[in-house]
Amino acid sequence: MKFLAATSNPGKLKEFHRILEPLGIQVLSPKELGLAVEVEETAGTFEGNARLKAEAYFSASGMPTLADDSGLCIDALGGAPGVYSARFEGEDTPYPVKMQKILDLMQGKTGEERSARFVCALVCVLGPGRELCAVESCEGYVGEKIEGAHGFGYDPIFVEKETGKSFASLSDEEKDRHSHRGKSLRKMQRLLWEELGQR
Ligand code: ITT
Repeated sequence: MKFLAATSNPGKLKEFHRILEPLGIQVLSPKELGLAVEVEETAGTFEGNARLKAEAYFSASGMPTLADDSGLCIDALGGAPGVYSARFEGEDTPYPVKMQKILDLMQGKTGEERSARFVCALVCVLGPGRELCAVESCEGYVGEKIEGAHGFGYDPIFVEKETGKSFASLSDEEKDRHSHRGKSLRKMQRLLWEELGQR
């Protein structure tokens, strides 16, 4: 099976390949298809934004399309940066600056006050009006400092609950086992098999 991965984020794309290919799902990037689609993420929810991206890329490509909208939700900040994770402090601001800003906002908070989760909503469009959705999360804390060199985005300040390590300190295999994206991609694979098995 071949899907268009409706994302311009190289970190997400790498994880799509890594997680889906062993499950028998091949993904192509918009770049590989020569597609450049601008989607305004105006829905206000992860699922709504994922649907906007999936439908726009499906219209442009005509092929089965999988989109991801995700972000870091910090309880002490009222769920921020949430759906604004990529845009927090400005879209082009380097991640070390964005992460330092979060660490500054969290100053003085300890233990449970640092609770946070990563959320990943996936929407797959198989055809007009034929859509599947999977939303999963990964619980953890905002770390005390920027730690680890793997991954992308906010990985160095998110401490995953079960391992007690920052996402950026985990191996690829460990991150995928626990992550919001790993869980939602595996759920999407099950939904796809159910859906396609029926037809
Ligand atoms: P596309 O819309 O093209 O997919 P994007 O990066 O703009 O790319 P989002 O709007 O979904 O995607 O923003 C998600 C942001 O949340 C992402 O840019 C990271 O800052 C953060 N994020 C999501 N998953 C993450 C992960 O596994 N590790 C670290 N940061 C992550």
